[in-house]
Amino acid sequence: NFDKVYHELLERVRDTGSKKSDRTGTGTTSLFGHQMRFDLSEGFPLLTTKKVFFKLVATELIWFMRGDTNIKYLLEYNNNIWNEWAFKRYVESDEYHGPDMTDFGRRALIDESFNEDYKREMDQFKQNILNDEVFAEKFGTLGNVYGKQWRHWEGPDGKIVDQLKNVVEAIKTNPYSRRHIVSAWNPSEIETMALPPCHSLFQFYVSDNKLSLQLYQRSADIFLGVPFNIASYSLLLILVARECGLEVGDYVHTIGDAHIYNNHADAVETQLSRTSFKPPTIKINSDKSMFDLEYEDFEVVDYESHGYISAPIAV
Ligand code: UFP
Repeated sequence: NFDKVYHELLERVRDTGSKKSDRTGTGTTSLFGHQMRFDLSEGFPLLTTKKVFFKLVATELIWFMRGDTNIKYLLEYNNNIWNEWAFKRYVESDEYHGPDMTDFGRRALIDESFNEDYKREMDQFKQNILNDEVFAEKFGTLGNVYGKQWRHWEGPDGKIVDQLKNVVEAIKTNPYSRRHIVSAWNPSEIETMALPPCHSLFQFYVSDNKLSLQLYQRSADIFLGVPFNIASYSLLLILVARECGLEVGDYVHTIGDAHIYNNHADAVETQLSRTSFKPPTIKINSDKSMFDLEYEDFEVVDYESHGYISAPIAV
């Protein structure tokens, strides 16, 4: 039961974690080191004890796989998950002349009149990204985040390494290799990223004609981020297995700093009180290579879930 594996993580962090202050000033309960395993032959681990929006997962993954790092593509699919990070860069730039947006994430939660200003500025920001190419070029980009590292890792001599294509090729030609790794953690470019990669590195593994994938996530917002991250890497595993003509094996999710933000405590209890449904499956209605798939090619079959639970994101 996929939900149970996730609920055990929530409970373990809640019950055994330590109080820890964090970069965002929100405060967390945290522990170090946890591993979950999902056998994808049993279905697709889109959690059912709260609604997880597959469209957001799939469009973000396609965006990574395209090597794109500009939120414009995401906004075209009405995917707003990266907005805060781009917005933060914009309001800290010389070209922003609106009301002071320092610490907007936290202030929007506690100050009603500030929240009005924030929503207006954010809306305007999104419109500008969608409608003004020059603006989008400049402020839609998140720097050298996942897409850049997966597809265009730049070596010291300027040579570009396409890690994702390379790993797919290596799985096809040398399946039993122990070097099937893609790293988003590029130490020399961390400073040029809007957010240092949370899912830092992943590795593929082949045995018995099955493909498995393990992710190392250095930092995990258990309530908001992880349900998403589970679905995203499980989908990647499905796509690479399909590309390489292999069956799906296990998705293994390893976490470094596993934390629940203090302001997610009630939301966590709500979710834990719910019972799970059977997991859905994924259908891909196309013969195209994984590198050419569009969101419209994906279909989630038989997804039954409890309702969405909202919680504030720590930026
Ligand atoms: N975070 C996730 N998953 C993601 C993502 C971010 O859990 O895919 F992009 C959370 C983890 C942490 C915060 O709470 O975002 C990043 O902050 P820091 O860089 O300080 O770890």
